[in-house]
Order: sequence, then structure tokens, then C-alpha cells
Amino acid sequence: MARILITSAIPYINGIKHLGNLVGSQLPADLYARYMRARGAEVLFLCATDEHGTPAELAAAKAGKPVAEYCAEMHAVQAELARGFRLSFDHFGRSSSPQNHRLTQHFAGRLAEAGLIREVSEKQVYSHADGRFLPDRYIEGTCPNCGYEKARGDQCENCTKQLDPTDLINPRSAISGSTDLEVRETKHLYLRQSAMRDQLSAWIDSKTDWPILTTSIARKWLNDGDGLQDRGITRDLDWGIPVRKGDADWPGMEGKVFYVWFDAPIEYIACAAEWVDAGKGSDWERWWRTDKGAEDVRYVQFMGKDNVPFHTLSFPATILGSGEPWKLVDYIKSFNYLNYDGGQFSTSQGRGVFMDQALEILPADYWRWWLLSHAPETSDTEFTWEAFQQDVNKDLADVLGNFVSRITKFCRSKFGETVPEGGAYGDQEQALIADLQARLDRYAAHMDAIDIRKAAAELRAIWVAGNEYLQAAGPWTVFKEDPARAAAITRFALNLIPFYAGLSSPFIPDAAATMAGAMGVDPAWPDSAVAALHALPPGHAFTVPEVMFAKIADETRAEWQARFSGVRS
Ligand code: B3M
Ligand code: ZN
Repeated sequence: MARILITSAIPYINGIKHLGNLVGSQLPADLYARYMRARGAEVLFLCATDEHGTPAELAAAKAGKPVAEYCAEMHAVQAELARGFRLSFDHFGRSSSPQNHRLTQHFAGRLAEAGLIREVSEKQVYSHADGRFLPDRYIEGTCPNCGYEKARGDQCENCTKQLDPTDLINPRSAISGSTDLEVRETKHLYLRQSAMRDQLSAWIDSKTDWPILTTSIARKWLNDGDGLQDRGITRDLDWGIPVRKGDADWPGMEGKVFYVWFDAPIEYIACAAEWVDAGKGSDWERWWRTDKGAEDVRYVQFMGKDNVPFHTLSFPATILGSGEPWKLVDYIKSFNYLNYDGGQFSTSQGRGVFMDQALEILPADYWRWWLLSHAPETSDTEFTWEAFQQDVNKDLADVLGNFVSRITKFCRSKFGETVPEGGAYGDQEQALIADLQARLDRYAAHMDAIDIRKAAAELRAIWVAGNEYLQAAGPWTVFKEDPARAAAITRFALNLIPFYAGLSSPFIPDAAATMAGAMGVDPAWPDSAVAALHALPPGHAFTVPEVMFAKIADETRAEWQARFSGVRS
């Protein structure tokens, strides 16, 4: 049995994710996890909240809460939304977990022993009023280049010039506004990624089957400018994983924490340990250690393109540098951006539709279907309300929902709520079986390759084929002349419902459960089209399901469009 480890990029804790975030990692990861389980693979699907860093501290301060409390609350909120979208994580962990503390400190210790860490003295801005060092982007002042008064310490938004905080005229803290700042000397740890350049480069070169989007970003960072830069992995913050060398203190690093991007990917591993400690599994090392059973695991990661450098270079540098037999990723599926109605989704500006809002107005399946069938795989794509309304109404209501409703209602009225007997399948049915078998094979091939839009297009075509069959066979007309033949058509069409449920389940799990439930079966992946279409015997009882998908009316669409046109308050 195939064993597949699947991780989604772990969402930041500071706020609810928008639909662009969702379609860029968690949702496609869930699609793949559901598909692989349906195909009989043993799957471990992990995600977590990414809880460290300045943004988490600031969001907690804004909410007027201690940061640990804020993170615990927001974790619960995100977990609930994940359930709402039917994200089938085996565990939804937390990067602030004790397991991640231990593992992160362990990796740092191993890297130090391997000579891959160097200490660097830096000058950094300290704010007396805030009682803390300020990251570059939390210092504001006047741009020396263009005079813009709200330039950030890392870059001027107005003229795009890259800046150092000390370049700013009249610098102040972006947190408190205080100008009582001082440049202080501070010591940090750097991971010597540059020493691993050849090893990483060879590893990336060996990944000939990866999406171009993934490898092109990795190569750009490997080869740009001076090549792979060493990277600071510690910060002067209160909230985070204390800098330690395994179990031991790290002299000179007291009071410092690891950089959020150092510990966040390690949470992929820690999350498996959390899964075991939560009593959901018995052995996490057989997923993560190639000396303990993970050598035959296929590990697939999902993420937005902005996260690719950290997963193709930094995290592999941590793993390889440890010198221990940890599992490296086998395949990285990355995504471009989903834009929103003529602009970008933006968390900081509250622009677009956020996960909680989406579930307030429609059930998960509508969003899952539209987002996945428009996944930004080869280029950025755009969400518009018109496209959403049109596609959902057509694919889900007119094609799939209508098919299920029409045939179950027709059967109920003419033959009752059991699969009718009599009549024989003929050329029309043979032709459809052949067509569906070819489509089933193509659909499975696209899903295996994680070609999501192509898979969605094939699934849609499978739904359409059933609808066209029913239209052409016309049991309602045939019934008048030849009730036995009408019974055969009806039986065949009813058999399409569990077939559709099995195939559709990774995309629209709730509707699939409704379809299968109405037919008195569990959604299951079909062995073949011909077997599936003979599965429900005459006499098998069924029920007419409730309306599966309501159409979105023009007025409703306009209302939503207006409601979400501005900025979230
Ligand atoms: N939290 C960024 C993001 O949500 C970051 C991903 C971490 S993956 C280890 O886009
Ligand atoms: Zn400027």
C-alpha cells in the first residue's frame, strides 16, 4: 500500500485567511489527501498554525491579549474554519507546541555541531518606549530618496528604494510612534546555507518532474547575485522558541528566540509527533525518519509561490545539515496568486472574501468547487462574482444537481423509490460506459499528477456526459411506449449517482456524501466504469435527496458583490 505524507503550508496565526490563501495550499492539499485515501493509500495529512514572529506579537497587542492566549484562541478559530471547509487534516497542530520547541532546538544543536552555524554581530534599532528591538519594517521615517514620510525601514513604498533603517530621516517606531530609538549591537546566529549550495543545487537538479514554478523559483535563489545567502535564524523577541543547542544553553544567546521561518517548517515534523501525543497515531517516526520506516513514504508539500524559497532551500538545508536521516520532500506543488475582482486579496487591507465570510453565505462545496477548478496553477487567476455565479450555477446546479434530482424524482414517480428492474442495456449504455472509462482513466491520471484544473475539467465532463445521456435516452418519453426500456435507462442513470459520488468526493465531499447517502451506499472510488454502473441491483432502495445546489440569483450576486467590495471592518 502506498504511503503518502502530505503537508500544507501552515497559515499564520494573526488573522483569518482569505480565499486566495486557501486555494494556494490547504484546499489543494486536502483534495490530494482525499483522493489518495480514496485510492487506498495510507495518508498522513498535516497542517498547523504558524504562531511565532512579530506579526503575532503585534496582533495580540492590538487585541489586548497576552500573545499565548491570543494564539490559543486564533488556533481554535482557524481549526473551526478548517472543519467548515472540510479540510481533512489528520492533525491541525501548533508551531508553538512543546514538540516543536524540542525539535527546533534539536536541529539547531545538530547544525551547530556540523559547523553550519556562525555567530554574527549586528547593529539593530532598539526602541526604549516599546522595550524591544524593532524589525526593519517596524521602523518608519522620511525617505531620503523621495521625501515620502511613511517609508519603512526596509523599503520605501513610494519610490521602491531599498533602505536600511539608519537611512531614514526622523525615524520612529511604527508600533508606538516613539522617536526614542537607539542603534544597539546584538548577536545573532546565521545558518551557513552558502556552504550547502552545491548539495542543494544537485538536489533541485534531480527533481525533473517538479512544476516549473517550483524549480524556477529555487534556481533563481540559488543562482541570483552572490548565490545562496547565509540566513539569520534568531531574533530579539520575547515570543518564540528560546535559542538552545538541543537540551543545552547557548551562551550569549540568552533571551533570544529562533526566527519564525526557522521553526515553522520544523513544525511539519513536530505536528506528526503532536498527532501521536494526541492519541491519533502510534508512530510518527515511520513517516519522518528514513531509518525508521519512512524510506517508502512519498512526501508531497503544497504552498503558494512566495513560500517556495523556504521549502526548496532553507528547510532542506536544515534537514540535510542535520546529518540525520530525516525525510526530504519528494514533490512540491506550488501555486500562483488568486486575485480578487480587479485587484489583490489583502489580509492587511481586509480586501476580498475571508474564510469565515465565505461560509456565512454559502456551504463549503460551492467554494471548494470553484476555487479548485480555477486553481492558479500556471498563472495568477482572478475571482470575480460573475464568474463564480455562472460556473457554480452551471456546473453544480444545472449539470450535477439537476441530473441527480431529475432521475431520482422520475424514478420515484414511475417506479417508486427502488431501483427498477426489467429491460436491457443497449448501445447507448455501452457507448457511455466506454466514454466514462476513458474519462475515468484521464481523471485519475490528472489527480495522480496533481493537475487540478485538468482534473476538474474532466470531472465536469463526466457529469456532463451523464446529463447528455439522460437527455438523449429520454426515459420520460420512452416510458409511454416501452416501460421496460425506460426502467433500464432509469436503473443505469441511478447507478451513475454513486459513481459520481465516488469521483466527486475529493472536490465536493458534502454533496458526494448526500448523493451516496441517498443511494444507500458509501462514496467509494469505482474499480471501473462498467463495474460501477452495475453496482445498484434492481430492488435496491434509495431516497430523493434534498436540493443539492441552489442557484445563485442575480440579486444575491449583486448583494454579495456590494458587501465585499470595500474593506473588511
Ligand atoms: N505561514 C506563510 C503563509 O502562510 C507561512 C507559511 C509557513 S510554511 C512552513 O503564507
Ligand atoms: Zn522614497
